Amino acid sequence: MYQILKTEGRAKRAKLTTVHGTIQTPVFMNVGTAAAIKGAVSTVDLHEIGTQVELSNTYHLHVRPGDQVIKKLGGLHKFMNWDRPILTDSGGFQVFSLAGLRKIKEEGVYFQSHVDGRKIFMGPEESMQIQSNLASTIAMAFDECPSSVATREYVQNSVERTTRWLRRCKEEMARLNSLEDTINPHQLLFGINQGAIYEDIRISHAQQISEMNLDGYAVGGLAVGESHEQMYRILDEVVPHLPKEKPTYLMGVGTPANILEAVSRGVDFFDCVYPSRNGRHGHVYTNQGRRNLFNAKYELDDRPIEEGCQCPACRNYSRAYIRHLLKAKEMLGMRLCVLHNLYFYNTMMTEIRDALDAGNFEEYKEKKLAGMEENT
Ligand code: PRF
Ligand code: ZN
Repeated sequence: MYQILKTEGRAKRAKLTTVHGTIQTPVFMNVGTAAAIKGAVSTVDLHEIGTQVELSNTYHLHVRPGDQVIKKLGGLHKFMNWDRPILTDSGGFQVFSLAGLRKIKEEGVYFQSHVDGRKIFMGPEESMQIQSNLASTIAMAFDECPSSVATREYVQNSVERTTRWLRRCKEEMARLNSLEDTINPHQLLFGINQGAIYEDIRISHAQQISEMNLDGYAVGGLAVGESHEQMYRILDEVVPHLPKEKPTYLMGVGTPANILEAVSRGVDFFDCVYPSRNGRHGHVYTNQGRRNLFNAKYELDDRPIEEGCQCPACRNYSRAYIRHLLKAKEMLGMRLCVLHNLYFYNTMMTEIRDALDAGNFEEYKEKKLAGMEENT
């Protein structure tokens, strides 16, 4: 059940109650593509850094170790020892960004595994079956994310097919949730809005999927090469056409500034690889902008990454030490940077929720943005 607790302009402070516990929103989901957060971060760590929702990918887990294996072991929660909510992405997006040779047909997508080149087919029904085997809390609809340079005609046809796929997803999910041996018969299904940068296509698609009474709605197909201004404009136009009484999820976004701007526009779920990917490269987020710990100026710097930060890296280690670890290619260096970055994102979301509760989100947002440099 989704309950709005407070609003400020279009921004929503809400909570979503699930079988795996309550999600306080706005929330940043921590990305663990193959059932692991990259950077040697365990689920024990996730509890310590305040993670509410872990996100995994249907495509990766289907290819390896196989969703049947995970089902036999009791589902993804048990497999990875994570008892809070898990959202699984449907595989659509990953097939387009990772898989080799692929062919999109009405029935689904034919492609080659990026692991061993094996031929695989995935359509809406297969995606729902895999996500049901994984038994995530929230399953995402199987969609196509058209390229940011696709023609209007291509996008129009693609979006129409994504709508037909969504109907098939909904039907298949209802069937799977009613089966005897389904691990999580309460699995939720979120639909995904597409339409690239064509606002009229996006709006009519949003209106069509809004009538389908899904558990939540995502805006997909953004942060794929368009400018930040274009992304904000599309959110301005599209979010008002999605049901306000359902959660809104902006897929694969983004920087701290992107998240603050999207919260203002009514988004309450986010995910992004930035904190973990940047952390693995020694780039860390602070309230004064992003720092590169490889920089020579940190050689003798005995302060934590961010003074006052309560993350496991900052409570125990200096910039100079972490810089040394990174340069010596010690795994601990990456791990500490990823822990700090995820803590930074999770803590920013807590601050956002607190500001919304107190009715001063816009003020908080302006202050946070002013402190951080543009490129964060
Ligand atoms: N569709 C799906 N997953 C996604 C996206 C999408 O469009 C994006 C776009 N930023 C990220 N992840 N299914
Ligand atoms: Zn820290």
